[in-house]
Amino acid sequence: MTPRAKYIMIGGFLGAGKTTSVLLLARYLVNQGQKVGIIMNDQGAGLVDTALAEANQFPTEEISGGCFCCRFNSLIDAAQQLTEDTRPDVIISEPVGSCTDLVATVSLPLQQIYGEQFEIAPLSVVVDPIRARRVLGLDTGKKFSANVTYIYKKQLEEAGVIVINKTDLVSAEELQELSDALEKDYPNAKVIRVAARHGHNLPTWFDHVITETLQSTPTMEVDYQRYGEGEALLGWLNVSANLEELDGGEFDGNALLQHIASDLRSQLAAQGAEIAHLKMILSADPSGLELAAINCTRTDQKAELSHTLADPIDSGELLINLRAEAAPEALDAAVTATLAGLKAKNIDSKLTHTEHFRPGQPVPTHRVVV
Ligand SMILES: Nc1nc2c(ncn2[C@@H]2O[C@H](COP(=O)(O)OP(=O)(O)OP(=O)(O)O)[C@@H](O)[C@H]2O)c(=O)[nH]1
Ligand SMILES: [Mg+2]
Repeated sequence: MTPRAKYIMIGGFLGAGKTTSVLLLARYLVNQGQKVGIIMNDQGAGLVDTALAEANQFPTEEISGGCFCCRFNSLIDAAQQLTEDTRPDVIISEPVGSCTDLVATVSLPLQQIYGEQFEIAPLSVVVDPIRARRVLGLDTGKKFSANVTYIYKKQLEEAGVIVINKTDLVSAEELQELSDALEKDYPNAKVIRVAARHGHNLPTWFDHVITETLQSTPTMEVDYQRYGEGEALLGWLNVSANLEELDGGEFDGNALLQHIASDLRSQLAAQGAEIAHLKMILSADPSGLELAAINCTRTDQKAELSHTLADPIDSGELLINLRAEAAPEALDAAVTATLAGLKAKNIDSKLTHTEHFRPGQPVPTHRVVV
């Protein structure tokens, strides 16, 4: 009999550091001689996360146009595809950051229906400590509306492991206070502190999900109307565009991404819209291996480059994924204005893909109640 593949799902709210962690876990496993496959998921198409996973040359499948729970059969197809292509020992998947109830609608159905093929790890839920402190009322600062916060807290409630990421962003006292509050409010979860980007304490978390399996606990109650209303408060935008220097000269792609992020951020700040995650990639070549990437995970946070281009470029492919608590039309208007403004920098932009919408009401394919 073929050995079962381990299925590890890394959830958590938008911008918490899921993709960063998925890629590091994949590298950690590969370094141990394991074969991995990655499944990325999003409500729209044209994903920065998939581009990053492919740039890291991991076998990757993408499920777009709906979440795992609502597209359970596509998740199975993606897992089978990875199995056919590379027979991975471990499948790592990243659900949409506005999704919850993943244990009942994804982990348990996988365990019950496909238990011969997959061994399911405990669900990890990654949090950004600044965002989590605001949600738990430990700090002031711009927050999401009550129904978005409802989703955030439901994510924590079903976690097997709560991973406080980005520990470099808060003081030791703030971190301890957050960790204590999470342990008190969510006693079923193991709380682990990491700084994924800095590789800090990752083996504690990774070894836990590699070795442990999902424990059976009573199913969390979810008010699907509230959940749907919370998701519908978020605006989603995915845009791809070709950028070209008008006189055939070259431009600094890293500086340009910083300019675009700062322009978008100030437009959204002026409207009081809270950014959940603005992520962009500028690829210099069709292979997508040479790229610059930038992220901003709060309206009051300056965007940061996580990958940079080594040299100036004359043209490139820009991918924008923006999720914020705002009307999708407002996100579209902001992006349209920012791209039009690039003319002043002598850069022409031609849209190749554009979509903006609110996520639809979640309707899971399966829901296993314990
Ligand atoms: N300061 C700091 N930033 C981090 C750390 N880990 C990840 N980040 C940054 O957090 C931002 C968001 O990271 P992602 O991994 O894209 O987050 P995500 O959860 O996949 O986001 P979505 O897919 O949009 O839900 C990026 O700028 C990362 O570089 C960390 O340990 N410290
Ligand atoms: Mg991601």
